[in-house]
Amino acid sequence: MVKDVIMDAEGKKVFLLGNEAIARGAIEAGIDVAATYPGTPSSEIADTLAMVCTSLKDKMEYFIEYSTNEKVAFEVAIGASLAGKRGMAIMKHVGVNVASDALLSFAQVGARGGFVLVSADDPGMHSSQNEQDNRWYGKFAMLPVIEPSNVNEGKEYIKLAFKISEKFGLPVIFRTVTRLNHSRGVVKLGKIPEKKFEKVKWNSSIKTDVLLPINARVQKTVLQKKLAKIQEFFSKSDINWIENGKGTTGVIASGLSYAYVKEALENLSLDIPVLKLSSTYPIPEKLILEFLEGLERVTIVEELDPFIELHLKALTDIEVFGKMNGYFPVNYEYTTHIVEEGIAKITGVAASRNYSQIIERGEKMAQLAPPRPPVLCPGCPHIASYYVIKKVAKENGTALPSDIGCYTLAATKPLEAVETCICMGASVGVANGLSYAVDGEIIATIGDSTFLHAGIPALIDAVYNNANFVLIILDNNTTGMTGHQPHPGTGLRPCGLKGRAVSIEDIVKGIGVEFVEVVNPYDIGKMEKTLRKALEYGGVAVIISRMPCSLIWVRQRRKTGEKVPVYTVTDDCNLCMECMTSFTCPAIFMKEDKVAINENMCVGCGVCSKICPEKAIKICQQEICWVRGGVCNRICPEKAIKFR
Ligand SMILES: Cc1ncc(C[n+]2csc(CCOP(=O)(O)OP(=O)(O)O)c2C)c(N)n1
Repeated sequence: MVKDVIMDAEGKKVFLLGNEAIARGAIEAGIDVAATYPGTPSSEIADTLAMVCTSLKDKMEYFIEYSTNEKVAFEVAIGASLAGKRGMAIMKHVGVNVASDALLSFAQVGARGGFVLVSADDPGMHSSQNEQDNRWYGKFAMLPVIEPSNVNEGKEYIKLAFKISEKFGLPVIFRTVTRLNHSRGVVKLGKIPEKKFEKVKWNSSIKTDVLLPINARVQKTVLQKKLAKIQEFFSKSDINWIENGKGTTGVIASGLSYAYVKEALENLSLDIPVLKLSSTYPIPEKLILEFLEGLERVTIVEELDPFIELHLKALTDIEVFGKMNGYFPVNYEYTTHIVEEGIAKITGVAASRNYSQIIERGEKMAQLAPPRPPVLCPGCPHIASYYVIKKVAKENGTALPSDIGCYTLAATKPLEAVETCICMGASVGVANGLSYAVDGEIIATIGDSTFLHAGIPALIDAVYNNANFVLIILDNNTTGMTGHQPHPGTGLRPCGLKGRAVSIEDIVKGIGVEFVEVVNPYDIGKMEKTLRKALEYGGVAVIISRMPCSLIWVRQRRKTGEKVPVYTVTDDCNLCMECMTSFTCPAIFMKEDKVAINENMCVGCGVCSKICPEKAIKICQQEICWVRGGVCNRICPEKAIKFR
């Protein structure tokens, strides 16, 4: 819990979310500047730092910002490090792709104040557009990679990462996986350092910091030397260790996979040698060779790519069991049972349970549960926007490139108005390409946060190259998908700091787009008229579809005591099903043979009443409790208040 993250009680054990533990580690390390662009599974690290900074301010001061994108976040942390402060950049795995230009060059510059890049990988793609193993970035950029294997290590190794960064003058990559970020574990609290944030005098170092070829050539060899020293260091570091055991088959496990290995070996009652690795690049060769002495075969357990496996094959000719010879799957997240079955096969012992039977039983049980596909929320303004887009596009076979955000869910039935989703900002670039290739209309959609993140350069490209498409910026005034983080368009900043909202329409106009209109998507009629006008315009036309995220909108109204109207379906309904099959709101459902609205879910947007051909959906005149939390029911001593 957040209150435990700021608890000043050295030695006390608390139960923290992996991401809270990482945030606490940064606090114990005396972080100076943290910068992020949100993305699951990393988001709660920065969100926690943002939540607690005001409470911690009198004891320990630091800055945290939600940057425009990951490259900017990375560069902000570079600035702090070059000034001698501890800087941290936090992002999900694909965010590192965005930051990689800065990453690969900064490796050659080197860190001054400690620099840690948290890369939260997502094996199994629980909430990501792809699966990638960011340990390769360590090898690619020639930077050390640290991987914690449990929640407590998540906290402890962040502190170590800062120390290593300062000791060797290099940024450190801290690689986590979803299962660690989002699981809870016992954490032993350390000391929160007392520190005021003091600004420093700038000391330039042109020979290292200006990567002109003449300097970069020198810096590349400096980097290689630093890496060789780190390799020595990792061979002796206590984050890696050998556990002795019986037999001539050993296991090397990296990061969280070590936890799976321990559980699997216990299930199998196997006592075999284990090497736990939490520094996966550069590979601690001396330690590995020491471990392999006396062994005939070794099993590698790691998520996701055969990273250690490949390095090991280059290092020795011992028999290796891993992903490359089919003992472990190449894709997706590991589980204890996957690891147990792999080790059982290699060692020739029987698995502790019949896992295929258990899985089969689980799959059968899952079929009994009602399906819960991800859907847009009741009253979500994106539903209204896409209802209109679909209606207009259906007539013409229009191309509908889109992007990443809550709105990507409009790819599903019945809206089916999102036809591409590749990476942040790609909707606009793809629309440019389609504009060359496709004979017909193009309506691209992008969220406000995504537009500011990566949509702007592509829009400049569109204006420059005389593209012809309509771009709808779905402006719900938040980064909805990742948990309502602020972005430059909101003007909000954490820690009580003042921000200045950046106007999306000013940006669009500044780029040179001449057709720019702002519409409230709840006004379905106006939205449709504007879209048709934009399509006729011929050229780059931008519509900003602006209405706050319905979750925030409803919360705000409740907070201020404003009544939230609830809609109901009257007897005029002739079951045409427009509201069920073309529009889609989770609050609308079938009750017996009638269409009904769940009053606890309805946020009062009224869009359903506007699209109903029979005008059969009206504001409910009955007095309905607008708080709808059932609190009165719980506090009534007589239990006299009941749900209708
Ligand atoms: C490079 C990258 N960074 C972060 C993410 C995580 N992410 C997915 S969608 C999204 C932004 C969503 O905000 P917005 O565009 O405003 O749409 P909304 O969800 O509010 O509708 C983010 C940050 C990602 N997928 N890729």
